[in-house]
Amino acid sequence: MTYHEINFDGLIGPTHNYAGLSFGNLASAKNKGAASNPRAAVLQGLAKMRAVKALGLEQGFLPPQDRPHLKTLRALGFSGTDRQLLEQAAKSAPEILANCYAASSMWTANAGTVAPSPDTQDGKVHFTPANLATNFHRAIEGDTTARVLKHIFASEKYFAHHPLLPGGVHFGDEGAANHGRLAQSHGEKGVHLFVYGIDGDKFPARQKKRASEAVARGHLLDPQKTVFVQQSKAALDAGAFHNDVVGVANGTALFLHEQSFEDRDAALAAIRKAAPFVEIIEAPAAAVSLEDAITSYLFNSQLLSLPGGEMALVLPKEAEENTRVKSFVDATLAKNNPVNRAIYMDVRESMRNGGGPACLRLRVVLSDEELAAANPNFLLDEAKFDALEDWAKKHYRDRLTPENLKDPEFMDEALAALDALTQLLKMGSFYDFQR
Ligand code: SUG
Repeated sequence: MTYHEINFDGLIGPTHNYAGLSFGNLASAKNKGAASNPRAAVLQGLAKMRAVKALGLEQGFLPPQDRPHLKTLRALGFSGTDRQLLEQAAKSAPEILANCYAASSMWTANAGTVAPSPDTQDGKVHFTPANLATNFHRAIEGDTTARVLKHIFASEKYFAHHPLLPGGVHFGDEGAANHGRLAQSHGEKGVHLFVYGIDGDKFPARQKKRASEAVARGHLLDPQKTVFVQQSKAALDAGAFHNDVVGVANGTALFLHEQSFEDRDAALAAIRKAAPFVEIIEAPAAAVSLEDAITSYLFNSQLLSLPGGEMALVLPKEAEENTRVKSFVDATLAKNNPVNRAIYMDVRESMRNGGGPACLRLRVVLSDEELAAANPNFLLDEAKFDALEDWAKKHYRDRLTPENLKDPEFMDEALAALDALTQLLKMGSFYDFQR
């Protein structure tokens, strides 16, 4: 049986904006209040998906969530018609409104954690949507994410869906952004690397160890093939609010910054013990500082196995523009390791919110049979790329400021875009505002 890794990117929503909502995410804070370009954002995301598909890989996507999330505003005591609700919130609680407007579900590396069927005791593909408890704008994603995943991976024969972890920040879980899988090939039994944090001196850790442990338990993983490692406080305090900002695993390769883990030697030894085949490609701090890594998002690249057996890195343009980082990438490609190609993509609209190429995708390893059981409307071909681009060009603004979020016209526009999307994708009355 053939197994594929399919990247499910987040289709960037029409309310993409810079509200500075994520404490500990330096790009989010830096761009607070700036005007965004939602149309450019969604087109950049689709162009990246096209580039990955052109490598000979399957490419999927998850739809954006409905924002403003009126259901949350109602739960917080705002009432009346949708417009009245928006007006009340805009006047008395603009911060709450901004949180309910975030297009942050685009970063599907945080949608959940996935365990492919070769790794699970019951032979099903397991999904746990992330509770994203640390930040309010993200904590309201989980329920819709769970619905999206069940919609796309509906077959109970192949797919097991777990509820979000309970307990809020006590079990703070940010999904696949703090998780990697190492395997000799996609279809062989893999080793799961879970990276958790402990609050730094400056910034909070979003992923809790006990949350990672709960996900591993629920997914029926083999404890011998599961490694839990603490992220370094230095990386967290330098702005690596998710571990995928400082490292990425794929197949036999682990590509990471030297200062990723709190106890580097013990962490690498534990990884080598569980995955003796691992090839570790590490950037020394002397060549690439944590600051370089975090501003360029070098390690937030997609590390992809190509049909011919090589691996490619899909990096943000920011990595190409930093000479130290570019030299390190060039040196990595020249060395004797599986990584042989680098593709630099413009995903600047997302980067300004602290989301690089790897944040924008959820990896799902599926067999041919499991892939055939997934909802084909969310797998891309040329016609669907064209249709989504046309849809975005019709419905998205090319300039959006935090002030615009208070305008009821804009709310109507954003929800109309999603209504049209549900028709395009034959999703029925899917979103909370349609129910
Ligand atoms: O959770 N930014 C996201 C970025 C997530 C990146 N994902 C991964 N590393 N996998 C976050 O911090 C900013 C929203 C704003 O400020 O408007 C935001 O939510």
